[in-house]
Amino acid sequence: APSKLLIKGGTVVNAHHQQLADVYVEDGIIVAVEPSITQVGDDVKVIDATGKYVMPGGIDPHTHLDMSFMSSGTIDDFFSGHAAALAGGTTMHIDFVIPVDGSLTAGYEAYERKAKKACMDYGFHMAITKWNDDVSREMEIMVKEKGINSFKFFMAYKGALMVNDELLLEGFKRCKSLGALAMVHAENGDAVDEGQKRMIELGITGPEGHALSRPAVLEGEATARAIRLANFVNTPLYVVHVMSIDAMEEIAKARKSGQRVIGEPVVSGLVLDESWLWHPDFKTAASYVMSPPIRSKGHDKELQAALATGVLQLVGTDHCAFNSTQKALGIDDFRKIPNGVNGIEERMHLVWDTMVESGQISVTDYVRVTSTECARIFNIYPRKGAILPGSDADIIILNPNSSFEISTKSHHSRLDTNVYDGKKGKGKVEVTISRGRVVWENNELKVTPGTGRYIPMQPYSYVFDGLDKKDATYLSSLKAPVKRAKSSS
Ligand code: DUC
Ligand code: ZN
Ligand code: ZN
Ligand code: ZN
Repeated sequence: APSKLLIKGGTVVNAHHQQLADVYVEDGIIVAVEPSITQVGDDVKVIDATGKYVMPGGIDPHTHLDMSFMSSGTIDDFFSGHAAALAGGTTMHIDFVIPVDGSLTAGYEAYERKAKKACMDYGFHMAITKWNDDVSREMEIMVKEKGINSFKFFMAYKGALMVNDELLLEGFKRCKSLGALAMVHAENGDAVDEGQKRMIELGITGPEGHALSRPAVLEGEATARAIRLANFVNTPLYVVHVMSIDAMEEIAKARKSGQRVIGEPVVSGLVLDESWLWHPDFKTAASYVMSPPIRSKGHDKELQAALATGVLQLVGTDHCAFNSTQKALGIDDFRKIPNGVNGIEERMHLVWDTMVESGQISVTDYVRVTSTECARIFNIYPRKGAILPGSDADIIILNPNSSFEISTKSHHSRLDTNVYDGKKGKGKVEVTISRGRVVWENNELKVTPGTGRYIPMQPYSYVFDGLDKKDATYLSSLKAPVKRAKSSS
């Protein structure tokens, strides 16, 4: 296959600009973006993009491929997950490394092995689930040697992944000192535990009990607490999977007051509602179980509006695939249903249809929320997230006049369910290019295990610019200690 590509006649869209231009690619890198590039030589594959959008491939900031979780393992690994992603226009993702027996290094090495079959580029966040000197020391190794610049803290999953406020504070401080971004799964785990027991006592053991046991107020509380603790430590915060108005409004308030908080809605929260959890068929209902839960109708529209107005900044999926046989572990007790829904393949289409087709955001904003903002936040822009000379040739061609239809039968995930089954809409990713290789064209996928590369992420300077100044101002504002005479009364 030629390693030279010429994409002709399309509208090239970046997050801040669009133009009619051709794109020329050599050896996986974008070489030129200019009007009317003429073909030189016949070893160049030419793709006609007339009437279509040429955009940076999607970057999914939130996935769980090949993860051990809730006595199961997610069934999409770095091969099938990547196949699904590429077929849906996503060319990179950032997955969460889970430490092994508390060791970050062992966790990193395990994920390094899992990712050997990668078909597209990927990066890593890391979860911090306990605290001691080793963890603190290993965090520095991860940042300085392993290309990880973000750490996630689970405020839910009591008795498993959950951290308390003391650990949250230690972790936030450590992130700040390393120039890494602190992330939270924000739900009050103690209250969720209480809510779950309450449902079981009431005899509500089915998937609807999942939603009833962990209402939006518990997400709002934890989001507010994480935001306040991050402010107390004076470090930026990234809130993953914002599922409710309650959490979104806490983020809005913090941002309005000048605090650096980033909010990530996920596709399920933007387009679904909780009524599925009441579905009479267990298999169907259980497929919608994720945490935080999908909320009641109304939250979806408000989250869309928050994304459109910049209160929330980028869209993830939390792709975390469990088959119906795995979900059936919780047939008698919703607490045992492995949490997670799909989305890595559907995100680009559903965000286009929900946000652009509906007129809520522009095409440039679409590129921002699906790709560029993620690259910027995790410090890999403009290598990723841009159609610019020098950028990696991760490119999609989207036809706004064609349509997509999501179906369990035709999707590329290993799942035997799909929470978006039957959804149709306008806008279709017709071509996906991963570092200069055409991997999706004419509804055909050509993926090769081992072709994806690890994208290391440098610690921040810019996210933390000004924080030192703020700390200094705070310190100098503290009055000198009051000198009191020693008195004995
Ligand atoms: N929520 C899920 O639904 N799955 C994975 C982890 C999480 O927090
Ligand atoms: Zn420009
Ligand atoms: Zn989570
Ligand atoms: Zn997740």
